[in-house]
Amino acid sequence: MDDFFYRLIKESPIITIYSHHFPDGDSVGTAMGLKSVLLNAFPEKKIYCLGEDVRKWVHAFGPHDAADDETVKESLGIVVDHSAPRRAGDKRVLTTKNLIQFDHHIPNVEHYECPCICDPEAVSASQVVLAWCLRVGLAIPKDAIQAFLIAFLDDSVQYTDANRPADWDAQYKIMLDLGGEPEEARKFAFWKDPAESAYEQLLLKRMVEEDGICYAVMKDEDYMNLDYPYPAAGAKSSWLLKNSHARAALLFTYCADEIRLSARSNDDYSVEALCAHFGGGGHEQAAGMIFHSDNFDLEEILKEAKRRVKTR
Ligand SMILES: [Mn+2]
Repeated sequence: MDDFFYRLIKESPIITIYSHHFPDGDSVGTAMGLKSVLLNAFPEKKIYCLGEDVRKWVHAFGPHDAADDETVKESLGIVVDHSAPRRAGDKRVLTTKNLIQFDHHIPNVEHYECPCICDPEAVSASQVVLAWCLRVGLAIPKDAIQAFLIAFLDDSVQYTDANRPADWDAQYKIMLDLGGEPEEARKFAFWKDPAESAYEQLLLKRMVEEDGICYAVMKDEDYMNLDYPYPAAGAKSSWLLKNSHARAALLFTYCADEIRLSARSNDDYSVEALCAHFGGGGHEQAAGMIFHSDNFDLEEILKEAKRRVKTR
C-alpha cells in the first residue's frame, strides 16, 4: 500500500487534500503538513488543501486553499483524519479522479470506498501520515513537521496524562527529532480562542456533579451564541473531567437533531462499557456516541453511569 500511494501521488499533477467538517487541529495540520511534504518533493505539482476555516486553525496554519470544480475533478484526492464522506469539509471529495485516505479512526459502517492507510492505535492522523512519509523516504520540511506536531498535540488533548496511549512519548520524540519545536507548537496548539474561555465558564456553570460522575448538557445556542464551533464544544469532556472530582465526565452536546455524548474517565471506570451499553464505543477512558432525540433518555444514561460507579 505504501508504494501504491507513493506512485499514485507521483503520477498525479493535481492533488487535493481533505480535512474534515468542523475541523480540529489534527485534520488541518495533517493536511497542511502533507501538502508541504509533497510540494517539497514535487514542486511542479498543484496541491490544494480543501476544507472549512475555523479561527483557531487559521491562526496556526493559515486558511485552506480554493480550487474550482474542474481542478477537483482532475485531481487525486487525499482524505485525512476522517472515515466517511459525510464528514468531509469539502463535499466535492467524491468527485475526484482518484481517492486515497490516511486515517486513525476505526472504520465505521459508513466509510470511504478507497484504499486507506489506517492505524487505529495512533494518537493523531498526522502521526500516520508522517510514518508513511518516512517509510517511502520523503523529506520532511520544517513547516511540515511543525504542522504534524501541532496536529499531534491537538489530538492529544483528548487524553489526560494518566490515560494517554503508551507510545505517546515515543511518537512525540520522533517529531522533536525531526526538528519539531515544542514550545512554538504549543503556542498554536493551545492558543485559546476568547470564545473558548467564555464557553468554559458556561460549562462550569452547567456542570452537575453527583454520585461519582459529572455531566453537562449543552444546547446549540450555548456555543453558537459565543461563535464557538460545535466540534470544539463537543470535545470539552476531558476539560470537564479535569475540573471535577468525578470518576467519569459525560458531556452531552446538541447539534440540530443529534446529541453527541463525549465521555472521559480517570481510573478503572470504563466509559467504553458505558457507551457500548447504549450502542456507542471508543476506548476504556475515552468513548462516545451520537444519540438522536428519539433514543436520547438522559435520566436512563445517568442512572446507568451512576450504577457503574457503585459496582466498582
Ligand atoms: Mn485526528
